[in-house]
Amino acid sequence: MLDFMSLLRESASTFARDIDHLIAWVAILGGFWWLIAEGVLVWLIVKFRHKEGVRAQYITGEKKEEMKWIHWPHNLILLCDVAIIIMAINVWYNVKQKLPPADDTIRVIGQQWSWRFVHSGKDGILGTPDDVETVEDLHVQVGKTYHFKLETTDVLHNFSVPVFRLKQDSIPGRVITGWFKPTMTGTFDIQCAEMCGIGHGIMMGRIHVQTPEEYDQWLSTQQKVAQSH
Ligand SMILES: [Cu+2]
Repeated sequence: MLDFMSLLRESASTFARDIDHLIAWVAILGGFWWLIAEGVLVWLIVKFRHKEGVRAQYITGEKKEEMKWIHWPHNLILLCDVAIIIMAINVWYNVKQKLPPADDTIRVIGQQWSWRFVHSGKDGILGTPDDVETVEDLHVQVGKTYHFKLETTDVLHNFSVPVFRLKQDSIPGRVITGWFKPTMTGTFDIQCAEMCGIGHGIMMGRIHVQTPEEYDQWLSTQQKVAQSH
């Protein structure tokens, strides 16, 4: 359902479609009532326009048969609101509250004005000598669930991967855990989505979603470089 969304924007994480669908439902339900309201307004303007010899009437809206024209649309719109709230809580819970078990964990560090990443290396454990640290380039494997530990060394930043529909503020003094699971290989943008100073606009990075073979190859090149220093 609603897969015309895929024509509009590329998506590359397991929860991206859920977020797209939620936004589509808000647009559809909001748009539906907006069209009806505007249609009725235009119709009333035309129907009750100035006519020679007809005096304007003042309607207080207190009679029962007048009030139903307010109550019924009002109740139906509330019903749509409840539907949107239920869908939103459901998506929020899956994206932000639930933490599926991780295949690997990365550290993401925002600083004025670049992104720093720590990959766990061959042993899959952070904080060991084989960790691989990079600036502006994050490498992950397709189809694996990642936890990220998001930090900042200075001010507020926001780790945003548009193609994943992922956005998370980083807050000074806190380590924030989140997750994602890439579904498609490729190189995608990482942005900072929180005003963080004069260099905010150039605080870009790239996420490389790779096959396990490509990832292993990248990892061994990194470790060879590290050993040669
Ligand atoms: Cu920023």
